[in-house]
Amino acid sequence: MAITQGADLEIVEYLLSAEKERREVTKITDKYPNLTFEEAYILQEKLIQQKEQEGARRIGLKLGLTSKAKQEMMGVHEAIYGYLTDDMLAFEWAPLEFNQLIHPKAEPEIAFFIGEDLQGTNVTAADVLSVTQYVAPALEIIDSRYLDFKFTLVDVIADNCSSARFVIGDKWISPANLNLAELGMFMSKNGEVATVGAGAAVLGHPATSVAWAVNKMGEIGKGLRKGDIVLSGAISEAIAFQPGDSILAQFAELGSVSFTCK
Ligand code: OOG
Ligand code: MG
Repeated sequence: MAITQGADLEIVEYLLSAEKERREVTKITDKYPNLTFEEAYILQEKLIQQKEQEGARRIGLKLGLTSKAKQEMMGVHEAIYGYLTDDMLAFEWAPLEFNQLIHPKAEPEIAFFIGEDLQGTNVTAADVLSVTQYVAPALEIIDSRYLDFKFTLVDVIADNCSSARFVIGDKWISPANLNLAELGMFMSKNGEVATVGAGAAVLGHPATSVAWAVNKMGEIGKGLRKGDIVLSGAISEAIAFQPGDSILAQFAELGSVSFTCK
C-alpha cells in the first residue's frame, strides 16, 4: 500500500470537501506518487460509501476516457469507470446551477438502461446489448475537483472520474433497432456546432465500452444491476460552458438532449 490506513479517509474527505466547497485542489499523486490503480478504485469506493452515508444512492455506472479524443485530451491511454448517484441527476427542464460547480464541461454520451443483472469477466458487447432495455441520448457534466482538470489516471479514478451531473433525453429506444457504432452526433453551444462524433468513437462501439467496464468490475466481484443507468463514455471532446450557455447534443435516430446553465 502506498497509502497508510487513515490516509484513505483523509483523501476521501479532501476530495469531498473540494466538491462541496467548489474548490479546485492539487492532485493527490503530488502527495502519494506511488498510488496504484487498485488503491485508486478502493479510494473511489470509499468516497461513494461516504456519499451514501450522507444520503446519496447509487443508480449506475459511467465510463470515462473510452475515446481516442478524450484519451488524447487528458494524455492517458486507458479507460476508467466510476459511479452515478441520484444527486447527479439533472433535467432538461431545470436550469443547471453553475454556482454548485467548479469548472464544468459537457460531453455527449449514449446512456444504457440495464434490464437484468450482468456480472462476469468474459462479458461481450452482445451480452451487454442483450440486457439493455433502452438506449437514450445523454449529456454528462464533468467537473474534476483537480486544479485545471489536470490529473493522472489514479487521481481521476479516486475522484470518481470527474463525475458531477448528467441529463438524459426523453427518447428511449431498444438497441436492437439501432446501429450504435454508426450513430452520428453533434453537440452545439448556443446554437453553434462545437463537436461532432459517432458511437464508434468509444472503443469501436458503445456496448464494447460497457462490456469493458463490466469485465473490469467483475475482477473484484462487482457487476451491473437491473435498473442501472450506464453512461458509455464521451463520443467527442468535452466543452466548457458558463452561466447563460445552452448545450445541446443531437443524435441521429436517438433525438436530442439539452440543458441551459444559469
Ligand atoms: C474524466 C472523465 C471522462 C468521459 O466520458 O470520457 C469521462 C475527465 O475527463 O475529467 O467522463
Ligand atoms: Mg463522461
